[in-house]
Amino acid sequence: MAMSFAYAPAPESRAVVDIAPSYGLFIDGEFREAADGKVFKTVSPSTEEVLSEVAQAGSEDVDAAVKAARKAFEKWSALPGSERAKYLFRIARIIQERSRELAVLETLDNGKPIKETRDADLPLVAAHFFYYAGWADKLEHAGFGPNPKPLGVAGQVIPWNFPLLMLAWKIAPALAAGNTVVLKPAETTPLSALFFADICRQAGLPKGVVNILTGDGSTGAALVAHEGIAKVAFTGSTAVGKQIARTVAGTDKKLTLELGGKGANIVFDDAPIDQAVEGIVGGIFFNQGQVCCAGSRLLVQESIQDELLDALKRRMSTLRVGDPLDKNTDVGAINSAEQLARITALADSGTAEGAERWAPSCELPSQGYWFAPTLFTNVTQAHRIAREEIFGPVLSVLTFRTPAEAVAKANNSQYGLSAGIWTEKGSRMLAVADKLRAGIVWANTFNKFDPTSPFGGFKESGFGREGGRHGLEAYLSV
Ligand code: TAP
Repeated sequence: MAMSFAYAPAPESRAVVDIAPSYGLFIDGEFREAADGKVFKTVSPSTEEVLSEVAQAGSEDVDAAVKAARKAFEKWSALPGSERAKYLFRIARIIQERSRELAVLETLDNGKPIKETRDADLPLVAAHFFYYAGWADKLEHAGFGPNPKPLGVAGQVIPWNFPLLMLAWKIAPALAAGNTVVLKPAETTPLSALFFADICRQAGLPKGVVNILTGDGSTGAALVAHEGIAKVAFTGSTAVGKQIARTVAGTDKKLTLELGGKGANIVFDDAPIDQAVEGIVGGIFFNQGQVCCAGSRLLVQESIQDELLDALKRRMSTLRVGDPLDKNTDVGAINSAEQLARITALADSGTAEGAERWAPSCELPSQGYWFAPTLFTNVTQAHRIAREEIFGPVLSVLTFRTPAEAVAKANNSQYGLSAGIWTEKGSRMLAVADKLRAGIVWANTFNKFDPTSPFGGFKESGFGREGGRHGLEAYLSV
């Protein structure tokens, strides 16, 4: 009998992940309900389907988690680095083994394309644990002085744009340095952190070394204010970052803040156009533009503006927007209705202030939260879409004539997180990079990440560095 095969690319099966109807908080190695029994729902932004019900941690739970982490700190910090490394290596390997399940989970809870969770998020998550596992027994050789000591309990608050990757950026260096952690994932993406809790148990990590508190902003606020915390690490909006800085002021808590951005992607007239177009598209449409270091301002040299914009529009017309579980999807769902409303309002302000809006014709699904890849030309530096972080798939195009003008415009921002330079001239690359007030500068590429490379901002993009050797310093008393 002839068998029939479907040749259409099938969506990645969600059957690879088993999501329970409800989850508790992960405190002292056990899942438990919130003390006051509160829960909230997490939905899939691409379908609005309720994925699960999750415990909402209150101040009593924060206190229990911090106490568990403090108790665990005594033994964890006294372990030889080589022993801590073994746990981190084990966690990294389990992440690799479970990466398909975790990629589908992250795509369901966040809305980002499976292509990205599978090929970017998950490999980077495992790489971070491998990388910091390697540091755990070499802290004396990290150049921080003879006897670096862990700080204690780190309170870590992360956003929804890269839930598991931001968790890895926070937890891997903290544990390698001998700290214990209490981490709060974002309200709209709690699931991968809870699966990570399960991975900690699978790896045999001692109880209380990692604690996961799901909840909302009030949970985050209670955590950073708790007196048992020695270090606060936050990634998210500049507004909340400033609030946290005020809470921490006057205490001896160490603080690192990784906040917003308005990255300039600068294209000079000698740049290879096709390569630059790929970098521009990846710079702003990767993760639907919900990336702190997104190249959300395109600065193009006036003489090549028409040629570049034609090529860019052609490329944008080929982007596939839709089901994030489909392996061919380039642009997935916006993470939440609130975020979609923010993007819509800012994009509308662009039109109202006189910029010219363009988007390829694409049919958006009727369920879920969607925004078509969008381009604005005739943008001035005064427009809100040139100044404010949109955190969505919206690119604002400005022009320049000279390198000095490009630098001035790129630096004309309250933010200073990322920038990109596209040119064939090595001397220009170095000279321009040197003048940019941005923590990360990419040359002839964009949105490239590596655990060995420090990441962080200037100005209102925050302070402190994550990744690389520098990322350890935030978790050590040196
Ligand atoms: P935030 O409110 O900054 O959320 C980041 C994290 O902080 C979440 O876990 C959040 O919890 C928690 N949080 C909220 N209020 C807090 C408080 N008072 N004290 C301690 N923690 C608190 O970001 P958002 O509302 O998700 O997004 C708003 C805008 O921020 C976006 O449009 C975007 O422009 C920007 N953003 C930037 C980044 C990066 S990486 N730079 C990341 C996310 C958002 P809940 O999720 O429960 O609110």
